[in-house]
Amino acid sequence: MYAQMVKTDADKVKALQEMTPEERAFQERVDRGEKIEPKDWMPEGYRRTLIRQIGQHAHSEIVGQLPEGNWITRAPTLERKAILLAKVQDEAGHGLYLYCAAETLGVTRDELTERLLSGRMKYSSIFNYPTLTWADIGAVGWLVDGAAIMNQVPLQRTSFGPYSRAMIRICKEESFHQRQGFDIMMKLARGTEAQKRMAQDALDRFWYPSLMMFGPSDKDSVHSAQSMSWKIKINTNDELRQKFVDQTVPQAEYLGLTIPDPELTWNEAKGGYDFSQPDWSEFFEVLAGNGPCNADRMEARTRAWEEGAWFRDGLMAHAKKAAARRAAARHAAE
Ligand code: FAQ
Repeated sequence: MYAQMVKTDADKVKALQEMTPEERAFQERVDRGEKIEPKDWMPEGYRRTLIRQIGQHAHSEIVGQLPEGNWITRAPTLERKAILLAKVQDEAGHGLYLYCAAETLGVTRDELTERLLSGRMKYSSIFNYPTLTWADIGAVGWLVDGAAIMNQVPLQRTSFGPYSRAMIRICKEESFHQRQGFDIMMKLARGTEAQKRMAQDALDRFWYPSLMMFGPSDKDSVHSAQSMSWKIKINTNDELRQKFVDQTVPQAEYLGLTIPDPELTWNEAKGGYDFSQPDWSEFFEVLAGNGPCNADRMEARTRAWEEGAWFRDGLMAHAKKAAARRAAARHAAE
């Protein structure tokens, strides 16, 4: 069992009467739907949870470029290549907005990166799966961006102002990403028999890993209760997973593809689908670093960080010189 998945007393949410006056005033602000801004007082646990979640989210956007970047040079047409290039660039932008949001909580981007590279921080499990065919790029856009949007739309209402504002911008771009993925799948699903098989194979491989993106089932989720009481999270993991399945099944039907789940059935009483859970032992293995691409992803990030050191140093030296020149010009003008 993955050690961090064991729930402890520390996960218990404090009742209002157990809180200090400062904590109670903070909780009441959150309950009223007020946004918390970086200079406002906040409980240390709130700050730590945000750094963990926003940082993990930022790392996911950056690591998420790798499986797609794998296909930029092999996209089937110039148009597809230009679109994929733009999408991958968008992911870099998302990472930057999110690192900036995390920095307002008193942690630097360098520290966050070092925590990732030393294994103290995570990125989304989904990016530890390989993109073996062009259809996988369709599946990533359709399913992975689809799951990301399902999770991120409610996060636009998250209680921390900078995170909420970053999400508003990111969601606009993610919906374009999802549609480009669906468009690739549609072309393949309406193509030759071999292309249809490729699309089905990508769906078969990406379905359960996409369901895992929402995190462990609610009974195993360590942080949900506290994060929801602070409105860092708006929905539980299972609620969002259910919404994703309900949204995606009709899209698969439209494509003429089959969701790889023999248990999938419409449940009239709950107004949603009953579906099989992913293999959670696989999820915990991926989190523990044993997924198909964990080692490759970390190796790529470490190399980029090390080989980029001279460039970061150059930028800092340039910024220092420019600041000194501005200060000298101001001094001369006085
Ligand atoms: N992967 O107690 P919970 C994208 C960890 S963006 C890895 O339920 P929480 C864009 C969790 O950290 C995708 N680890 O945790 C794109 C915790 O471990 P810890 C990223 C996971 O935080 C598309 C432990 O399990 N999106 O795809 C995962 O309350 C295409 C216990 O779990 C976000 O990050 C997982 N899937 O809920 C880019 C959204 N799930 O930290 C390129 C923001 C759980 O104690 C191409 N994040 N864990 O060691 C969230 O909404 C939440 O953090 C959840 C997890 C829902 C992911």
